[in-house]
Amino acid sequence: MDFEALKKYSALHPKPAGLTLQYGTAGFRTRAEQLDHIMFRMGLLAVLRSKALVSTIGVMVTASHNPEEDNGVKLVDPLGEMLHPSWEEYATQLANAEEQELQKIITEICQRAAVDQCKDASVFIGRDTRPSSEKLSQSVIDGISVLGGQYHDYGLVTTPQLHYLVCCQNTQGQYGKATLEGYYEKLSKAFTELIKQSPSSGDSRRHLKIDCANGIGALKLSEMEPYFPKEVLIHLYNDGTKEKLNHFCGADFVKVHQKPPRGLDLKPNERCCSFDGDADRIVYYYKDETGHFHLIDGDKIATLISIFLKELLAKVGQTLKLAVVQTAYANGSSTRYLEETLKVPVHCVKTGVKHLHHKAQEFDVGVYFEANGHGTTVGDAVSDMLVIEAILALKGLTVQQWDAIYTDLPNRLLKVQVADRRVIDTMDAERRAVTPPGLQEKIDALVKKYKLSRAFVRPSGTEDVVRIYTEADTQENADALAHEVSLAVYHLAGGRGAPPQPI
Ligand code: NG1
Ligand code: ZN
Repeated sequence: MDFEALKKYSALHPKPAGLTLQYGTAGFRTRAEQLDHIMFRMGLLAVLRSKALVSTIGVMVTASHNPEEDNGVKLVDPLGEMLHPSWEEYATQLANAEEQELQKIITEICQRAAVDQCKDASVFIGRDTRPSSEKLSQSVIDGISVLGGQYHDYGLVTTPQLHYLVCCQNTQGQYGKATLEGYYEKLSKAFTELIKQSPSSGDSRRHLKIDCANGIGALKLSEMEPYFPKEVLIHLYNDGTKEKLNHFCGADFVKVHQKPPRGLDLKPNERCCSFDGDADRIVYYYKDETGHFHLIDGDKIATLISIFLKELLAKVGQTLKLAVVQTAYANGSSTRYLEETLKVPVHCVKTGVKHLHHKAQEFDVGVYFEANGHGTTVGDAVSDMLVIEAILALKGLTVQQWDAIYTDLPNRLLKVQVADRRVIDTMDAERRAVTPPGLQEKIDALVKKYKLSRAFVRPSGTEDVVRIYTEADTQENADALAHEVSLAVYHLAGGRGAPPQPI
């Protein structure tokens, strides 16, 4: 390794003094101006990972649903999976090393992870549409180049597209062609085959309005449109030409605020969906005749897919093991429906698709979704949308009928600023807080005051906040409980700024 070059180039990507970042739920994420050194160093790490596994590794520059001013980076493992947890620690060490320590840390990683430095390294790079992403991906390239790695910069792609490209490359094309054309062809071919069998095919066109969060989804759906079968007509909104990324729109906004995005004119009973900023999440929704908004989140998507797969397995007389994996954010009604009505086993794991993916692999057929609409392989809003559209067509279901499978318990998701979110430690798939002392006891006491209630708190892995989730028999009660729990967090976990106000 050319450590002189490393020294020279790392000085061009200096680490801001005193900045410490963790490889979190979805890689590194913070304000874009603090990330240049992280990008350079993740370029270095991608080369080491590629040499260690003698495979192509992906680096995606995105901050997903976060505000446009943020950015982030995550590594993609050879089969298109999230970076293996054993390397997250190396990522964090490399990210936080002082410049003069870089050489030592790299040598240590090479020893601990048995990296054969003589091997070639190959890295695929992708980025979202944020104004900061292009320059940051150049810093990734600097890091790759300084360690002598080869790279292919795919430029603007959705996160799932980069995962796909990496997987194709490492399976020598078995999974598909490692091009965007290959991705469009593979998905639309599967979709066309599936929808062909639907009773209504041919006589009616399916309209779907899509809120693209002013992000990459708009660009890529436009590219894909010519590949779609004629039965499907998509209408794109929030395509990024007028407004800011994720601003009052996108899957996260719709899920958290439980209301339609700005920029999409919602007519009664029309089926609509929202992507997030890097197109790995999707939620559906519609407005009924009385103007009431109905959210169809990741839990209901998982339920629809599970119903379909269960019927399919029964039809072919297979006894394969089907299971659903959820997180603590899953609506209690969904878990109940899956277990008691559909009789499908449900497992709860920690937040983050990497945890869900890992658990799902234990079953013959594993369906997994986070309530926010992040699911399947690594989460792909496009393929999820296609499978949903196909199932609805095959089963002849309207969006209202899908929604009526079960009724969500009223719920509320809040966030509270604290001085250091790491003071909260959790157990039992994040459903109970172990520290700070007294917090869980307080939450338990508050939950007892309401019917059908549940509450938990956990530090976010993507934002500098503590998240609070509650459920109860009515929206007023879910809101009141959320407010009381947020006050408890504020007082017991070092709240910052003004105390939380009632909702
Ligand atoms: P954090 O910030 O750790 O809660 C959020 C989502 C996760 C996951 C990641 C990555 C919620 C409550 N949390 O993580 O589910 O999707 O972002 O995008 O929605
Ligand atoms: Zn995302």
